[in-house]
Amino acid sequence: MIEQWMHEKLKKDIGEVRYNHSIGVMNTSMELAKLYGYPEGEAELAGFLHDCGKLKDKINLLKIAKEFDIILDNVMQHNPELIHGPLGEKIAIKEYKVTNKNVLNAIRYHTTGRENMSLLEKIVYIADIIEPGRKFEGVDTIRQLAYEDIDKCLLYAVDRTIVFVISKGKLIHLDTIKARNQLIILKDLE
Ligand code: DGI
Ligand code: FE
Ligand code: FE
Repeated sequence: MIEQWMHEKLKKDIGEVRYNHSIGVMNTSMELAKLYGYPEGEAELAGFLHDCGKLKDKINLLKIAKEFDIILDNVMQHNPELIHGPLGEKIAIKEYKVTNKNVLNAIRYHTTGRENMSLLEKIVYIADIIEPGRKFEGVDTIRQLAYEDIDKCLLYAVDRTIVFVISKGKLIHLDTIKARNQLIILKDLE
């Protein structure tokens, strides 16, 4: 169970809409954890806090990142929407008193993914996309895959994200590419 003060703080910091999304990600993360045999308590906390860095008052994200001693790579400098993962990890430590490294990594890498993702990182990455509040074309395919084969689902979801980012003409983060490459190599080894 997430403590009441955390619910109140998260709602205040990221706003009602994002808060409701976070509750959806929390519930879906727990469902996936149960299915794939991962401790549900960690999935609950990671899903709940995954967007805790998506601050409502982000007047100057670059400045906030600097205050939290986050070293931004050049892709993040050009795409501030990628900062809320690493920033979320720092806020989880400092303001929500999270110490569990699995949970912190799941928060940190939930937007880009990375090479060799842990089961919890995969769960949160996917839950973020398929939580009940998400409605976009193709979401049902990803939802179905999530309950069948988590790695296949992850590759499908990463591909979709990359296509989306390219369609917007934006930079692709190296961690996103590395996540995809590794999943393909893994698949080829089967
Ligand atoms: O915070 P959420 O909206 O719940 O979802 P998110 O953290 O997964 O993603 C936020 C955005 O980040 C989404 O529109 C896609 C984008 N994104 C994911 N990978 C990359 C990326 N954007 C860029 N520029 N490069 C990436 O590699
Ligand atoms: Fe996010
Ligand atoms: Fe999210």
